[in-house]
Amino acid sequence: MKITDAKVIVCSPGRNFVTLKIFTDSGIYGLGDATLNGMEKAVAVYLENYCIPALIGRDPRNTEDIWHYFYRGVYWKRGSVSMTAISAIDMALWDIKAKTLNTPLYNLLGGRSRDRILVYCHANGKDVEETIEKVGSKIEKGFRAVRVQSGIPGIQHTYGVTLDNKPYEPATRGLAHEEYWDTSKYLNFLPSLFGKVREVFGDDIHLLHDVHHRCTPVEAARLAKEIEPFHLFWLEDPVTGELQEGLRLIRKHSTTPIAIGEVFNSVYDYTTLITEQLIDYIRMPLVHGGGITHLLKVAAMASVYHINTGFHGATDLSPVNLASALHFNTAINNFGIQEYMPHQEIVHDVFKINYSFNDGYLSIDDSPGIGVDIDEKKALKFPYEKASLPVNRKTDGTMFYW
Ligand code: CS2
Ligand code: MG
Repeated sequence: MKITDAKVIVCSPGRNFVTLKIFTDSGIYGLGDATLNGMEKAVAVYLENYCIPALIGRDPRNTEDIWHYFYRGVYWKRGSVSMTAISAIDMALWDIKAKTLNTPLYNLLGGRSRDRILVYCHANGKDVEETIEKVGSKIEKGFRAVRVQSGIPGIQHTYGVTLDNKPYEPATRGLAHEEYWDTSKYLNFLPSLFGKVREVFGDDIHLLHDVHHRCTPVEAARLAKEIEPFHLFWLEDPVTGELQEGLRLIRKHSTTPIAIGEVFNSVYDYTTLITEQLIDYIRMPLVHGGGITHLLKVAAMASVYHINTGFHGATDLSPVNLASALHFNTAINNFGIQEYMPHQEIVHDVFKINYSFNDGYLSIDDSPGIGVDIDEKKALKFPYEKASLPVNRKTDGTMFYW
């Protein structure tokens, strides 16, 4: 079996997506998500100019060798752009492999360890009152796990809160807009938010929160300690993950579970965090973390240290990634939870999906391969539009983490 061609499909049904399509001499093709929010064209150019020419003629079933060809064979290793490209190639090759064997992808990853996948949704409001309302409406829709984000008194607009009632989409067309942040206002406010949510909804609902990289280790340790009584399912990205040993301070002060890594792109971002048990969930998704071949290794390493998966699943990761993640989550033993931000309906004009939501869980069907397809004609109707993620400054103007 040989790879005969490949193409990169960039489209924008409501938001930008990048999809790699790999063709073979058997007529079977595979899809991989190559979307990197705000940097889509960089991945597309890298795939088209450097990766695809080196793919032609290879046997698509040789996923391990091809992964290492594009990882070890590239001198300038790692980084979001090149690892997203490798992830897309890997996803597409696993799609081909499973289609060739006429079986759903999960059967190649260990078969069914569960029939349905626990997911968490997003609830956010401009203030505590509106946030409480939104959490309630998500619970009514059947969600058993809710990520809670709220506007913060004294801060004009903050991460994770939709400005209008549209689905939350952080990237805006054109250049990055600037947001402002005040950590002390945030730290003084957050425990009261979760106290109120627990008071209204009780202990059964799983609550999650995303700090979005904005505390120092000691600030994160204070926060994790103060929200400990509210038994969060996890506190996400409490600090920026570059300094892995920074998480040691949080662990010393709190039993609040920690999730990190949606911006990671290789196992080397996790080595200290996993081996020192500084975290409880790995967030690095298939689309940015080296695909199925690499995440199988990372998840296996994490399982030795009692760490579960909790893959990133925002709307800027395409349905190809989400379906691949559902196969992965179906098969591995140390599955934790899957983030689920439903894509806008317009996205499903382009991407034909094979998963459905019911009563707090997603389930995937038994179509061969990943099971998602892309309608190239429809994709042409939604041309790429440059969009940028915001940048964030402290209120004194100092550049900070968004
Ligand atoms: C967030 C994302 O879903 C999450 O946990 O961190 O919304 C993130 O901000 C976006 O994916 C960035 O593109
Ligand atoms: Mg996050």
